[in-house]
Amino acid sequence: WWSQTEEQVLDAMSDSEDEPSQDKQLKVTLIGDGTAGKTSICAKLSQNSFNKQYDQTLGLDFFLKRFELPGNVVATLQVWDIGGQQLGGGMLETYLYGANVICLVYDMTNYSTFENLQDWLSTVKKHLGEKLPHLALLGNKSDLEHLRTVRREKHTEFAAANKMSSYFLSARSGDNVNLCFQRIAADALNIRLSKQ
Ligand code: G3D
Ligand code: MG
Repeated sequence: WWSQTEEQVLDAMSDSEDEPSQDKQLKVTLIGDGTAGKTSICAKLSQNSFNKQYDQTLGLDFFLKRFELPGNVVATLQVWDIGGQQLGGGMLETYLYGANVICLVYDMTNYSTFENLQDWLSTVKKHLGEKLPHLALLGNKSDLEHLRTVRREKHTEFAAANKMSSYFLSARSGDNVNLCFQRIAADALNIRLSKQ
């Protein structure tokens, strides 16, 4: 902390009665059809290992994932997996309520999981109105590129039309999983990450 200016130290001190100003909490909710890979993404993020046996019967409502971001910010993501909740499920509102980020997840080898995101998005709007949080489009199973049925342009168009940030990732190989959520956190907090 010796690199901090006196001003920054004073700022931090004056904020000390509130939450520490550099520790940001974000609620992130994953939605999308069953089999899209939501639980696997959560498992990968939390354990950094692909666990086929991971099961919502563990009873986890959410888990925490911390990222260090530029500017000495620590973002703690509270990631909610909707589990078996389907469109129109009674608990959905609880998952959506207060979310800072909603991730729409589909399986790029299964076109209907992509098509159905339109309905997921309508459901989100129904619950939250037009005042939406940050939205992210996650095309999962990039390890199965050879089986892809959702063209990249389709993905990009949908993301642009709905002002979503967009990512491809694989919960199986782990490719882009951490980076994706780190970028999502930075976006939601308006923090610029350097391109790598
Ligand atoms: P859901 O929580 O959205 O319903 P799951 O989806 O995480 O349960 O994943 C559904 C199936 O897809 C699982 O298959 C899981 O292993 C697989 N899967 C998830 N992510 C990936 C991925 O990135 N690549 C590949 N190849 N498979 C993935 P099983 O057969 O285990 O039920
Ligand atoms: Mg699941």
